[in-house]
Amino acid sequence: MAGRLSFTVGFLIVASVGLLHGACAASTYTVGDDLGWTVPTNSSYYEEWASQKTFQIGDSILFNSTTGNHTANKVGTREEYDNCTKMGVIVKVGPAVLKNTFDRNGTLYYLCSEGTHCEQGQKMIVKVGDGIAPSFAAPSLAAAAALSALLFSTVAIFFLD
Ligand SMILES: *[C@@H]1O[C@H](CO)[C@@H](O)[C@H](O)[C@H]1NC(C)=O
Ligand SMILES: *[C@@H]1O[C@H](CO)[C@@H](O)[C@H](O)[C@H]1NC(C)=O
Ligand SMILES: *[C@@H]1O[C@H](CO)[C@@H](O)[C@H](O)[C@H]1NC(C)=O
Ligand SMILES: *[C@@H]1O[C@H](CO)[C@@H](O)[C@H](O)[C@H]1NC(C)=O
Ligand SMILES: *[C@@H]1O[C@H](CO)[C@@H](O)[C@H](O)[C@H]1NC(C)=O
Ligand SMILES: [Cu+2]
Repeated sequence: MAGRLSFTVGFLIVASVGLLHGACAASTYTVGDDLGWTVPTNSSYYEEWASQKTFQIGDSILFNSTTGNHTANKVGTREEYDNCTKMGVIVKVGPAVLKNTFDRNGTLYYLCSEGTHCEQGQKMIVKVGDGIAPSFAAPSLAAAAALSALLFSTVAIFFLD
């Protein structure tokens, strides 16, 4: 009885590991292929490159700038991206290779903050999965707002007393 149960459990574990593995066949894409991550020949080069790919959770992109000093900044909004706003989370600096693995769906905006590289087209939009970020960030913000509203009203009541 126990033997049969553990056999069944063992089989289920093996089966689900197999399924998970199949579902997460991850790919690594070198940004810009042979060109790497540099100032491109035309300003839509990386946008075209990225739009031709289908990125899923578990996939990685590799920024290869071994021949030049480029950053990869992840900016938060489309407006910052369009403006080439030289800020955001710097995920890569200098002549190096960086691998960025996607752990959730969403739309990501990357740009190089060196000189006018971004203006010359060293930027790209990456859509992971359906491009929609999971909404757990929003509820936690809402929760924080609710909490601070609660604290605020508590303070207000305290002062009213
Ligand atoms: C940009 O350059 C790439 C590679 O040379 C080419 O495939 C693409 O058609 C060009 N796009 C435009 C808009 O010129
Ligand atoms: C980065 O690009 C250089 C020059 O093209 C190449 O020799 C090197 O193998 C690439 N590195 C990776 C990790 O792809
Ligand atoms: C983008 O640029 C416009 C025009 O210069 C400016 O009004 C706007 O505030 C900028 N937005 C961001 C997010 O930098
Ligand atoms: C790359 O550029 C940054 C920012 O301009 C600079 O601080 C750094 O020294 C440069 N690194 C190399 C290896 O050129
Ligand atoms: C991510 O996007 C894909 C569509 O490409 C969708 O099938 C999947 O359910 C999404 N995952 C999450 C966690 O929203
Ligand atoms: Cu650059």
